[in-house]
Amino acid sequence: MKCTVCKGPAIIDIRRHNANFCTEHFLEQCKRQVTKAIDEFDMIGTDDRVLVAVSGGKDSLAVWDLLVELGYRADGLYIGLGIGDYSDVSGTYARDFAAERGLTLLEVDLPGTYGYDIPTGSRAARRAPCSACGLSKRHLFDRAALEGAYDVLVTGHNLDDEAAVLFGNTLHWHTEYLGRQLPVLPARDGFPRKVKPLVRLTERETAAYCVVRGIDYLVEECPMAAGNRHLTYKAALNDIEKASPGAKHSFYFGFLDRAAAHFAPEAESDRVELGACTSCGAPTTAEVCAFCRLVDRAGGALPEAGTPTAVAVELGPTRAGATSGAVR
Ligand code: Q46
Ligand code: ZN
Ligand code: ZN
Repeated sequence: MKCTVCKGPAIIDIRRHNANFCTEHFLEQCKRQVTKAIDEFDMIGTDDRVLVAVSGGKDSLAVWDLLVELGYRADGLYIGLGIGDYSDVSGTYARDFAAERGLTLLEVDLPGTYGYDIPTGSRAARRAPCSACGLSKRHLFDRAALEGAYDVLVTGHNLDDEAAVLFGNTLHWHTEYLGRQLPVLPARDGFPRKVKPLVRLTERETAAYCVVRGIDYLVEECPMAAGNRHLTYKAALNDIEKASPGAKHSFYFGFLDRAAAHFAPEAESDRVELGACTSCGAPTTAEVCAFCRLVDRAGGALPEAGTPTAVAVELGPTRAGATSGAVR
């Protein structure tokens, strides 16, 4: 197998592009795809302060690394969710990545600060674990980004993730979600801009990127994901992709080009007037926001008013310009 660009030995074939790449040209390809996504959807300005939601897995570490390589000022944000060993180990990967590169990592410790973990919270609130987890993460990411005055919040969602969510929303015709399933969600009262620069890369490619770049990431999947329908949709799309290379890409990007706008009015009408949560001040349609209700039902408590959501962690002696314990 030869590199399509230089004819040297290739390390990866990408069937949807009908191309093979050597190490050097694969890294170029990843950067080119991320740059293209950022430019095409106007995701990040050159002077923006960027906050990357980091889980310790391949996608979030790859996107953080790619943004830094492309010259963006990007800090990371890790949330300890209290999912047993999985959370303990995932935090180590995030911290080691930041420490080795002299990057700033902010952390939120959900059990330590809010008094509940995801398994307890989901049982108490009778929500599926990923629903309680997603709600908690969204609230804390938004809050940390706004408190830290970041311009944009980046997540590591890749093409497989986005195609699988689109597949699920289309199967069930969740049209109110379809109008919002975009690679960029603009900032609006109380919410930071949210972007997904990896939408042009698959998870096989982000994994290969990490291997080639020497990025250690947590391979193990979250134990609470078992039985998640999202995984079933991903598996179905992988089968389709095998038979029809490029299907995932044309499904997702075809939707963005030709269909997403049709659902925008419904998503927009969903965006009713927001008030401030009487408990934490976050924007909400109810008196008390869904996060505060979850904290309450899970037997936790909000920290004292004025307590910062995320704190920069001390990352060890190798880290340049450490701001141990400082709050950003
Ligand atoms: S961490 Fe949380 Fe994921 Fe685990 S509980 Fe579900 S949402 S699977 S990205
Ligand atoms: Zn090459
Ligand atoms: Zn609240």
